[in-house]
Amino acid sequence: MLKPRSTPTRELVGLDGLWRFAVAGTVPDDPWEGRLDTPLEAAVPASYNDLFTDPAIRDHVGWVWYQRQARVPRGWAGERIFLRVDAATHEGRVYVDDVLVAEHIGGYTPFEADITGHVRAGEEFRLTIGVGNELTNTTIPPGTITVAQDGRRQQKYLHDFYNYAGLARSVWLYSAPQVHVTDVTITTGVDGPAGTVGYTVETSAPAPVRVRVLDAAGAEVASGEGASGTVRIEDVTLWRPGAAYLYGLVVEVLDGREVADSYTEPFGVRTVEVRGTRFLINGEPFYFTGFGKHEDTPVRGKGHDDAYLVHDFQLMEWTGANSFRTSHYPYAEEVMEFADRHGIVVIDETAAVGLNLAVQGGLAGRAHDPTWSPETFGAATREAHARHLRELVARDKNHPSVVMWCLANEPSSSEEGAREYFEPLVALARELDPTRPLSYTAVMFASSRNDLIADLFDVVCLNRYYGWYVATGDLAAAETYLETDLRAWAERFGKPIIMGEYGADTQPGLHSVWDVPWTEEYQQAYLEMHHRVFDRVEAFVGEHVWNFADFATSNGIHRVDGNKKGVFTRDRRPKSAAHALRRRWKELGGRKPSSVG
Ligand code: BDP
Repeated sequence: MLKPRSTPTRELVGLDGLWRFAVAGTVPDDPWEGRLDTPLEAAVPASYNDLFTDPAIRDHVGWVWYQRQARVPRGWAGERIFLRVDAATHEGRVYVDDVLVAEHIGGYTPFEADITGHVRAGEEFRLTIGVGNELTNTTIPPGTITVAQDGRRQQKYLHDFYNYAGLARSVWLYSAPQVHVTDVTITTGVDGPAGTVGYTVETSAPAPVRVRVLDAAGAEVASGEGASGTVRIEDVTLWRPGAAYLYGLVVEVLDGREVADSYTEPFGVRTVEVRGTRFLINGEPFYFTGFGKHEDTPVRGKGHDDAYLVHDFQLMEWTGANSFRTSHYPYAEEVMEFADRHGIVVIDETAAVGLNLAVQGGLAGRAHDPTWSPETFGAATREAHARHLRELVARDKNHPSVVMWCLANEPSSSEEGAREYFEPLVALARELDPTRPLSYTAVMFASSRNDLIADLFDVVCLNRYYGWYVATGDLAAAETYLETDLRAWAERFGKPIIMGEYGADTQPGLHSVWDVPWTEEYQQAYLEMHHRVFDRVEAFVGEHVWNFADFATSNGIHRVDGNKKGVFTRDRRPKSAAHALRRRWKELGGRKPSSVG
């Protein structure tokens, strides 16, 4: 799905700002049929939960309503007019005046509606967006709704971050010509000093298409005719980690000699390949250093914010991070484009987090419902997962920063039924994008012996907490467990291994000379222990610390005002471990220590 852009043939109007806001039940049942009668206003983009002081809003389970007036620019007569919602978490319904124009399930991927027939150039219309936050067995991510004794509905979920909801990303109105580009797919290769650029263009109706490649200075370096083909860029400048270089593919739809539509898609020329136990970018071994992140900031919740975007990337660069994983859902498109422009490598994850009922049983091994069954996560869940995967690949396929898809976080991969659930999804991912490797992150309980799906994927990503949830405070025991575990995975699968998560909750300002969990020294010692082990394992190709920054979670006695495994606090101040990481990662510079080849 194309990102809306202003081009010579398209115009774009942002609808961010303050919208009228109400919780369902406090306004009439059909609130889109008139002006929303409410004293509340909500900021867009932002999750609504932390904006207000009323706990009934923060903990609301169900629908909320956003509404504003919008005006169609008067010059748009004769154009097609679209309304684009970058994200409605987790479900959206869009009304133009009294008419429902779009419905979408899935909180982290965009959707749009052609509203040409419902609005008029120069005139205002009433735009209402309903947003539902309910999670069930057939949503991605999943959840369960319970009813408390006093009748309150409560949302339970299996993921360790707060279930923020609302319009957390931008809303746009844009115009496009009657015959226009609807999709562009770009794949790149390297042929000696030249780059090859395969492209496929889809249009709203059959029409001649031509393409031009512009370099970063705007000079034309290649061109082609037709809706699909391959063009060559002689003396190509590659997109490299830490040294981004972007070209633009100018796609033009022709109407006789006139250009009917023009759309430019940025792209980088680079290759990605898994060979043996190496992860290669442009044919060179790449070693991932960085973090699992979250879209999470005070007040905004998951609301996208350009200031935090810039600052987070600055802090990543400061620590020597060359990459991150979009744990545990697709991030705002602005984040992906920023990574493209700044040469940061991304592992792009779906929102499939919490497909694991074994975690409820916990380490104590209590009985739990089977994860993979028609009553729990079955065919309908997998269908939702597949739809979500399609939307993610459609949105992010042209980003050079994205080097791998992560299909799920910590699914119950050692439980009967896991293979049947994942095999079709892996096949679908390979069909949607034959160019990028695939992974999932394996939970602690999934060992190299009992995991049922790792052979389907290209890279082994492990989430491990030795020294935290297991062998708490005993780093010597943890070191042995970790090394044994990693070596066993390396031996059984012969694939590259990335540590997708390792981390320790840390309260800034807490200190000790001993190995005391929660202290700053312990977080640092815990990470250093891991690094010693990583450097001894040949198949190891990357380390993503959990987490970049502290983040909000639901209430729980094991969470103190959220998850504190951040290397930075929630307001982005470094804990001691940040300095230690910086020393190691700056020295590594994206390469494995030479001692292990
Ligand atoms: C892992 C999850 C992550 C949690 C982390 C933790 O993937 O979302 O936040 O554990 O417990 O299992 O901190």
